[in-house]
Amino acid sequence: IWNEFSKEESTDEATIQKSFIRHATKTLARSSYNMDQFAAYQATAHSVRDHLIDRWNATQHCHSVKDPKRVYYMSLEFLIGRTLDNALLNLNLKDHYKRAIGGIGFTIEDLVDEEVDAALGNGGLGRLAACFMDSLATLDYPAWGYGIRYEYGIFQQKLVDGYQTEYPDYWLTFGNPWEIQRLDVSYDVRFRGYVEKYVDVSGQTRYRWEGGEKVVAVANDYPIPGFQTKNCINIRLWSSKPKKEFDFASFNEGNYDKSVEEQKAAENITSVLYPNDNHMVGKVLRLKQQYFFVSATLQDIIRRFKKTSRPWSEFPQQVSIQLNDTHPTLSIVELQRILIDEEGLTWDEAWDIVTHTYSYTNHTVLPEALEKWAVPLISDLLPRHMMIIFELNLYFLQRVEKLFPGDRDRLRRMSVIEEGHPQYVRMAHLAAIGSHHVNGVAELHSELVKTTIFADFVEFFGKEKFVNVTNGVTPRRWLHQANPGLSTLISEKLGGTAWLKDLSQLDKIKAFADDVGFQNRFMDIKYKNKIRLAEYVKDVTGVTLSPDALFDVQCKRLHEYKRQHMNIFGVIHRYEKLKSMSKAELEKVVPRVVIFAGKAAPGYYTAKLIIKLITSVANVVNADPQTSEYLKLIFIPNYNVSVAEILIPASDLSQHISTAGTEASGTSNMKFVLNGGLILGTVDGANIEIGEEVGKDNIFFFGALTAEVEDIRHHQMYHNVAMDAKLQGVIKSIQSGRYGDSVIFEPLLGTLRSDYYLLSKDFTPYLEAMERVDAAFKNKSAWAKKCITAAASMGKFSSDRSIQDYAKRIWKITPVPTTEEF
Ligand code: 26M
Repeated sequence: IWNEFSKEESTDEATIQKSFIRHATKTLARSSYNMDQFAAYQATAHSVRDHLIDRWNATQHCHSVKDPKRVYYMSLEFLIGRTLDNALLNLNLKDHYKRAIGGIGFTIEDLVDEEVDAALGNGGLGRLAACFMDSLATLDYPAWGYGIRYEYGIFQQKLVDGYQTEYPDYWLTFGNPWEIQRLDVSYDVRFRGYVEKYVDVSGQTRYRWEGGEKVVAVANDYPIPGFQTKNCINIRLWSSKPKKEFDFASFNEGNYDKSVEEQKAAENITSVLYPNDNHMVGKVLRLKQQYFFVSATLQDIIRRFKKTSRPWSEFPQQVSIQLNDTHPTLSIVELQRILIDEEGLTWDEAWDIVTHTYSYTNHTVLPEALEKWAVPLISDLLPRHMMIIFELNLYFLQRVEKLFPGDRDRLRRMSVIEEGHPQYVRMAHLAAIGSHHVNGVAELHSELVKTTIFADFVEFFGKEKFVNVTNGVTPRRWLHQANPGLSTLISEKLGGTAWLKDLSQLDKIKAFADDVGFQNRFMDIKYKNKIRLAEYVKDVTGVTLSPDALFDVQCKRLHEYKRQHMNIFGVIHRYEKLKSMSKAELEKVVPRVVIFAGKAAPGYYTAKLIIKLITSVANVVNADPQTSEYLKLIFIPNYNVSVAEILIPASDLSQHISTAGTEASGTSNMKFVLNGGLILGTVDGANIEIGEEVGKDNIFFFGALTAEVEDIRHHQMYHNVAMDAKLQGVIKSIQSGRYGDSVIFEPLLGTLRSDYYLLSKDFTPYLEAMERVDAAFKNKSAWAKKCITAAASMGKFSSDRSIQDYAKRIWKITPVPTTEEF
């Protein structure tokens, strides 16, 4: 009976309609008389979910029978976005559903738009995790993602009087059809308590962690379907629940507050995502989130490992754990604790297992982003873990001392503990010591990792431990789904969709770069994407854009190192220049639409001021009839994955202009070029490798190189520099009051006096690069050729390639396809 009735449903129109109506009536308790568009989305989602679950079950069954080595991707963030369209495309069901849903009187595009984003991440790091899950599923790797089911995702950004204001992102209001709550998969997680020393039966001195507060972690599974494969993997997101539902003793004593308090404290742990990107905050609740996540995940991994009764020594042959930045680093300490305190292994046996299990990805070398936690905070929350950290640091420093006798300064630099009052735990040191590999996310960044934060560690461990895995993006979401027009054109030229699983095939599109007919079709697709974006912009801002203008986009988290202020200063410079031009001069100008989007961390004052400057300048520029044909300026509010899917395919030019050496990789740069846009960028992060692939004529580079930046900073030469003359002009323009009371911008302008991000140095080269862009855009055919050549050169930047790199060089895992019998 199971075999007969558990088969995946067929996908003909009538079956899909039946399934839709079954879910509408039985799952949602709706009738044909009260089906609105949102209910139709829900019914469709539930119907698609059935397909996901069938494949998920088959994949799990297959993996438990074959019991291969698995990889666990531990990340505090998964920035997934919407699921419906992505699932339909990956399962190859889009056309079937389009027809079936059309037959019921809805259009699939409308329903897709009803879905709210799953925004459980800040930016690049979280979105990378989501792309990696898509690739792991597509390439049939036995993989799990582990994370936290935040009830509030990254805040919603609205503009009030041009200022960013934050609103809670409660994304679960109307339920979530994509998650499967697993009340049967739950674990206790403990905090605080005390450590007891005792002597065991064999006379060994041992420790155990006693007492403390308990909460429960409950699993919520998020199926991730691969593209054109039966394989469907899982992201397991933990939510926290109180251990005891309700304290009746204190309730009966009339102490209602106390009994509810504990319950609330437990639920608080997974309540909200911290909205910081590339900046460390030392909040206890964040540390609680990290340990809660680490503890539940390890219990789950160990339970799975123990099912097959292998000895502990085989753990690293069965389990590979990747740490997405240092955020889950306590996992290293927790595994060591479990092995020595609970499983009775010796310290050395345990440490050998730990260090053959973990690997760690570094995503930044910015000092303010490196995680460090005050020792008293950890001691209080996790007393046994703090002991273990001190102990492993002691053994580590003894090994360092042996190799470099008497080098006190080296010991101080390399210690896991930063001395001071209070002492701090340096999480990056802990992660590096407990891992077999440490990787950066682009060539330059991986070199910087070796020469800056881990220079001493390279000397100690050898350089083989420190590797590069250049980031990538999934071409399924970021081309096939976001840009169906271009995807169809490429499939037509390459004779099928195989390129979507092997992006190196894109290379063959280069053959059409000179073909005028192809150029026209390519640019026509871009034009339609620009119309789609213009409609969206009209909708959310009221401003009308001409799709004939050059669309120039910078969308990313607001941060001084990313230099959105250099961009807006450039816009002011352009505007002033336009104002001074004669009619004849104006006629030669390339019309430009400059678009910004991105969120600032709520506590990041300067970043928020940059948003205010952008919106203030936009108000003036967009209302100026003298320049309106030549310049428009837009700040799109609430940038998220769904906005990116509209924005990226519509860009002619995108800006990736971080001070050289500061942006670890960037991943939107890859998405823009893949979608037929060009980059204006610094010689930084993955821009460099993109430049190598597309060729120097198809990317606009400018600005100081990393070595020069390092030199200037090393010699403190960024203080009180003579300001670039053109930049001075811009500052004067702001101070004239043209964009509103300039007093509010003084703190932002003040940052230039100590020009740590080298705006002054890079400003003139930046403007010159812009002139090269304008000149190039005038030649339509030459521009099209650049875009086609660049897009066709992006094979390297598929996250499939990144994942294969990790699988072969770091995780040592091989694909396990879910075959038909499962
Ligand atoms: C830390 C402590 C407390 C709260 C939050 C954080 C935190 C959260 C996210 C710190 C950093 C976070 O993300 C950093 C990030 O997104 N880095 C980006 O990673 C991308 C993927 O590798 C790179 O492409 C970007 O260059 C890099 O900035």
